[in-house]
Amino acid sequence: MEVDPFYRNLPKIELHAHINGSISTETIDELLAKNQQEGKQQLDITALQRWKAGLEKGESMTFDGCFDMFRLIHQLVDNCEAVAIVTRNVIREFAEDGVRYLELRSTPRDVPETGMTKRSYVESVLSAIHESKDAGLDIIVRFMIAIDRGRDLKTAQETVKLAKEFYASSGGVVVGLDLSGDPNKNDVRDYIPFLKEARESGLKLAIHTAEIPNVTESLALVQLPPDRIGHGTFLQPGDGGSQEIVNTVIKYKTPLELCLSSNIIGQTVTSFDNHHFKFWYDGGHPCVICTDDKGIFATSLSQEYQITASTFNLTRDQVWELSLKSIEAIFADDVMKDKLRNLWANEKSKLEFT
Ligand code: 6MZ
Repeated sequence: MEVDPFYRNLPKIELHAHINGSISTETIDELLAKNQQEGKQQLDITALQRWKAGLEKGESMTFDGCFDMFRLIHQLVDNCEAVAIVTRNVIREFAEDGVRYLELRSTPRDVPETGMTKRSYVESVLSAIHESKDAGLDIIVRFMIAIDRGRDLKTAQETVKLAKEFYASSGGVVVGLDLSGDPNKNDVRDYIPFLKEARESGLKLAIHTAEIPNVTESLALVQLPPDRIGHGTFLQPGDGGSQEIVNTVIKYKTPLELCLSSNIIGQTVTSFDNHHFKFWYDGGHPCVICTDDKGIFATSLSQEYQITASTFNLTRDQVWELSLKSIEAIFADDVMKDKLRNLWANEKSKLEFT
């Protein structure tokens, strides 16, 4: 899709980006070439190439299909050096797309064959974040450690322990905890004690909620309440949610991280104009436009803003406000929020609003 320069030049906040789902085709090629040079066995990425070709042709994809892609990418990103390369490249790509503040998230993994541990995984992400800062990239980056609900409770417990440690030692770079993974797997209520434990230690909570219909689960999650909701696709009554769920989200003013292309490609939303953005945006609820997995869904944040604007007939002033208001939802203090608001004010005169 051709993206209008207005959306590229718009300063943007990205709050829902999974590191491995954000991997670009160029980075995949870079890692494959590196493995070849090092004489490692080559990974068969035919399924990923087929997925990307299908996207280009506009074929229907499936929700399960993207989880197959994550599993494949995890086989490629199986060592600390690869984790650092992917993180560095993802940050650079977001910066090039006009993202000025980025909260990345990722699930720490152990790979005994390469010596990668959950701890060294997080250290690799953090070192890439520091390198990007030292290189002078015009982007502020923070990190959230993710629990994959597809894995067992013991792993979740270890992840929370790690998140608490890094929250205390990372000098403010680790800001929160994400709960993600395949929503068809396990009962999310079993993970709630870990979320509460993380919150008590100061970590913010960004929780995937109602990505598929599940009233009991969604109600338990929104009542926490989390600091932000990921997707929130099936919160509304008659749509796999309930009025009580909607009222709770409104009561707590919990910001929603909305990922339009992800929901369309994963077929949890039937068309862009049916996207729940409209319901929440029209109600004046805090909405943040995000990419989810820009690599897997072949998108960019600029493109997501353009899709939102063209689908819902937003004026450029409204798009500007949408981006500006996203600052309210970041996991940072008022000093950082003021700094970003000043930056936005400086950028405004450079944009063409007509
Ligand atoms: C739920 C998702 C997701 O953690 O290896 N992830 N979880 N719903 C989604 N919507 C499509 N997209 C990504 O990045 C990949 C992992 O992020 C989660 C899944 O757990 C996936 O394995 P990381 O950096």
